[in-house]
Formats: sequence, structure tokens, C-alpha cells
Amino acid sequence: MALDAETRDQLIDTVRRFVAEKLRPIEAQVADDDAVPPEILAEMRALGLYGLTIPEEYGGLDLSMEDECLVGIELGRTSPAFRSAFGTNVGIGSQGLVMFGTPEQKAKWLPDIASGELVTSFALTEPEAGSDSASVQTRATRDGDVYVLNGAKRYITNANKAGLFTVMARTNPDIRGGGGVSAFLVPRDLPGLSIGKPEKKMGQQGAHICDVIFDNVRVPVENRLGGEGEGFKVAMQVLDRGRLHISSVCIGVAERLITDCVAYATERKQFGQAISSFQLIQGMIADSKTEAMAARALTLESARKRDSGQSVTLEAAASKYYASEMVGRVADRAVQIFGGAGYVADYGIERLYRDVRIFRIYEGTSQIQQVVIARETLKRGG
Ligand code: COS
Repeated sequence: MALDAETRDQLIDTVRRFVAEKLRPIEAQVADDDAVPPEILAEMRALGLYGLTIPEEYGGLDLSMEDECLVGIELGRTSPAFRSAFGTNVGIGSQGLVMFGTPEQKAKWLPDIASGELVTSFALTEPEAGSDSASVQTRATRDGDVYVLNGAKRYITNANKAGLFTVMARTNPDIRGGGGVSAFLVPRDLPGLSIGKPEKKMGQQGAHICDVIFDNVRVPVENRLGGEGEGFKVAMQVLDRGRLHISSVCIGVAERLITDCVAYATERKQFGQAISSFQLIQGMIADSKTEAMAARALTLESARKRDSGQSVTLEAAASKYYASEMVGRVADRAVQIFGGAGYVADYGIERLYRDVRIFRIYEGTSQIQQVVIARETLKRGG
């Protein structure tokens, strides 16, 4: 549901101030500690950030895709690790339940997801099923009124904090592709479910990814999300939405970096003048600005299309492809404009340069987005 313009503007203003006043000052500390302080997580819960996309009847704000992207852009103006703390509740960890859950499933879990009491994770990727996500090998074998889950998931965001996982597992081993896969809502406390240690990563310290291991985990039949064999399509539709959300964060980071570049280039003097007066510096700023504007236009247009009820598989892939590649170029130019200062830790530019690298990989690599864009374009005849 779309907020009225005034409420939407108030929300965006509140998030912008929270980012500027509370999050930006502690970016470096969060990266050093590899943890977001508990009092900041509590403030995020109080602001309603965990429930941005959860329907109002379950305590969320029920943002439209466009409004979610506008908030995502604001959240992008700081270290992406902050957004990640509630990103799975807003996106891939909750949206399968929101889109395909039964009324009973929704009533049981969505209120706690919206409030942030319950953190959710999306468990699709496996050691042998990354881009080829239809080939998941985690098995779910029916045994009376339970499914018995066995297997391992990899690089699962927020797994170490999650109380509920949306797990894609193979219910029919005779069907090799997505048609043999079903989705399940799996509470963390079921016996046999264990979590690996957080991986050491290139960037986004403070956000964690871990393995999730299932050893004869008995999941009640009523926890299946959608019908048997529908799990892959659940995952793909969740990702259509998630890819637009990630695009918006890429835009926010790019806009922040451009602002930082302008401030630095205006103040930094070489050859007796501010480096912003040099046309070669201006050229980099112009390229970054133009590309960030293009990504914003593409993503918001795609979000509005989704809000009007249309399929956005192509548009979400195109937005994610363009916005994630764009922010990589913008971050690279930012390091160049800052020069030596861009390479040392104090200025935070090298940290954002590392942080944005994952955007070209998770929720589908750029190459997978190209595959999706090409397939959809061929299907549509142009
Ligand atoms: N919405 C609804 N249905 C979809 C869909 C979408 N966005 N994408 C695919 N499907 C359906 C297809 O229509 C097809 O249905 P039928 O069997 O009824 O025809 C089925 O799902 C299988 O689709 P497809 O044949 O395209 O599957 P592929 O195995 O070729 O793989 C890609 C599709 C590569 C696009 C998919 O595996 C993918 O997105 N991979 C990347 C996964 C990813 O993002 N991982 C990150 C992990 S989450 S952080």
C-alpha cells in the first residue's frame, strides 16, 4: 500500500536524520568491531525499520515497492552493514511468507518479524548451488506429518541471529530442476539445525553470513510455504523484489559517494586551486552523477511497475545489473578523486569501495541478471 505523500516524506526525513546523526558517526567503529551496537538495533526496531514491508494488519508499515526503494536509497547513504541487520526481515527473509503464506503462517510469525523480535533468513544458496539455484541438493523427505530436512546452506545472511529460515529443499529427487524444490519455514530451535561461524569477508563488517546445517530436522507439514514443487518459483519471486531493494541501496551509496567527492574535491587544493576546478576531476563527477541518476530513474520506474501489479522479472534484473555495476564504478572513481586519502582507512572511501563489491554478486550475479534480461527480452520479442 502506498503511503500518502506527507507520511512518506516524514518517514524518509526520519530515516535520513537517523542515518546522518546515528549511523554515519559510528560506521568505522562498526567495521572495526564487526558488530552493530545493540542500542542501535533497538532504535531500528523502535523506528519500525524491521517491518517496513510487512502488512499493516501484522504490525508493519506495508510500504509499496516504490516507497521501499525511496527508504532504501536513504539507508544506502551509510555503511550497508546497518541495512543488512534488518534487510532480511524487510526483504528475502520475509517476503516468501508475505506473498505465499497461509493466514495461519502469517499470523504466527509476521507480527514478530515486523517488530524485529524475530530475525529471518533466506536459505537458498548451497555449496553446489549458487547461480544454478534450481539444483539445490538439501533434501526434504516426507515422513507422515513432517518433512525431514538434510543438507547444508551457504553464505546465509543473518543466519547467526535468525529465529526463522525460509529454506528451499528438494522434495522430489526425480525432478532435477526447480520443479522438485519446495519452500519451508524452519524455526531456528528445531533439533538438528546448526549454524556455522560467521565468514570473514572483504567488506560489510557488521553484517554476517554463515552456513546453516540440517541434520534430520523435522519440520511440520504445515510449515511448507506454497505447494510441493513450488519452492523455486517462491524463491524467484522473492528475488524479483529483493533485486529492486538492493538496487535502491546501490543508488544511496552512489549518491553518498558523489556528495563526499564533491566536498573533498572542493576543499582539496593542488596546483594552487581546488581540484574540483580541473576538468578531468569534473569528468569523473559528471560520469558518476549521470549514472546514479540513470539507476535511480530505472529502479523507481521498475518499482512503480511492480506496484501496478505487473511482472518485473526483467526490470528487477536490469535495475540490479545496472545499479550494482554503477556503484562499483562510482566507488572506484571516488577512490581516484580522493587519491591517497581514498586508499587509507581514515576517510572511509576504501571501506565503501570494498562494501559495494558484493552488490554485483549476491541476489544474483551480474552475469545471472544478464541471463534473465536476455531471456525475458527474447520471450517478449524485443
Ligand atoms: N518469477 C516466477 N517464476 C519464475 C521466475 C520468476 N522471476 N524465474 C523463473 N521462474 C520459473 C520459470 O517460469 C520456470 O517455470 P516452469 O518450469 O513452469 O516453466 C521455472 O521457474 C524454472 O525457471 P528457469 O527454467 O528459468 O530456471 P533455470 O534453472 O534456468 O534458472 C536462473 C534460472 C538462472 C535465473 C535462476 O536460477 C537464478 O536467478 N539464479 C540466481 C540465484 C540467486 O539470485 N542467488 C542468490 C541467492 S539469494 S542471496
